[in-house]
Amino acid sequence: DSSLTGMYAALLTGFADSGAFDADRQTAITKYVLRQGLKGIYIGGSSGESGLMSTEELLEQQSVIANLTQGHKTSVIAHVGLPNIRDSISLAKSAETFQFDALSALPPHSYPYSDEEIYHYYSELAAATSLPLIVYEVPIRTSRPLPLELLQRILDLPNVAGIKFTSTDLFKLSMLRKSRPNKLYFFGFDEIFAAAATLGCDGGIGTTYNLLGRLYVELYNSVLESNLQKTQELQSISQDFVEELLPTGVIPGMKAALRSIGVDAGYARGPLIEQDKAAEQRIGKFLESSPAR
Ligand code: NAY
Repeated sequence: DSSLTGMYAALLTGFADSGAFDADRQTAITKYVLRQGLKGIYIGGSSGESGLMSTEELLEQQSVIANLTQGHKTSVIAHVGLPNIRDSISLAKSAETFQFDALSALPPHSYPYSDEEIYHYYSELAAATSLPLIVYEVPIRTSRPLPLELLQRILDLPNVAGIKFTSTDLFKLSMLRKSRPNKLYFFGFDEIFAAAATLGCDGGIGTTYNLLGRLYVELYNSVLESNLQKTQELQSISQDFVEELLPTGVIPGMKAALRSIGVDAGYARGPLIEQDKAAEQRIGKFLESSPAR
């Protein structure tokens, strides 16, 4: 389904100062992101702090996003990978009702599941709606890289359109792509997107795209145009920004970055914390002097 190809912000979630899900802050973040010229948004994922939210909150978030994107040409991929399949399916059905463009899901991750259990989870989820499903390889979240043969079997399931590949094992990405050339490959590490794009990814999905969306669109285009110098320049701006986020952690740092430019993004939800209280000022200063924006 090549209509999904392109660059997506892994949308951040808006919380009130009390910690509750906050529709106004979600709206502020989303409106800012929708102006970046990206292909779309990837909602309810790791960057969206979905691992820290209830299913009810995620359903409410889908409805806020549906209202904001109605009549807008942006594509919406709803991440629905929760610890239990019943919640994943209820989020998936809701995404279908809102006519979002695709689903995505982490592999089940609360226990050390067997390959068969992971396969079974994806086959049940893929069959639950008619939406295309983007599966997810992300060893830093699940603590184990999935075997190539398992990923191939999952990609062969009906309704599975592709994979979000967030691993530094780029040879594995290439082998997958060579063996399943008709599937879509999205790359999930912003700071080395260019490397995966030169190997032939169909797009990227990332946290820092919330702020640097335009830069990532340009970066992907520069790879497609074989402009090596521009590719390296843009990727190095993105790397400098990711480095700037490291002291706080990426999600709290991204919220500090958005606040510093006047977006009412609030703070990350506990147990994530902004270890570095001066982050907003520090990151704001960095952004003022960076060609990033
Ligand atoms: C998501 O919502 O699932 C993602 O944001 C995936 C992409 C991010 N990777 C992870 C594991 O969260 O954007 C990246 C990442 O934050 C960035 O490369 C900084 O390291």
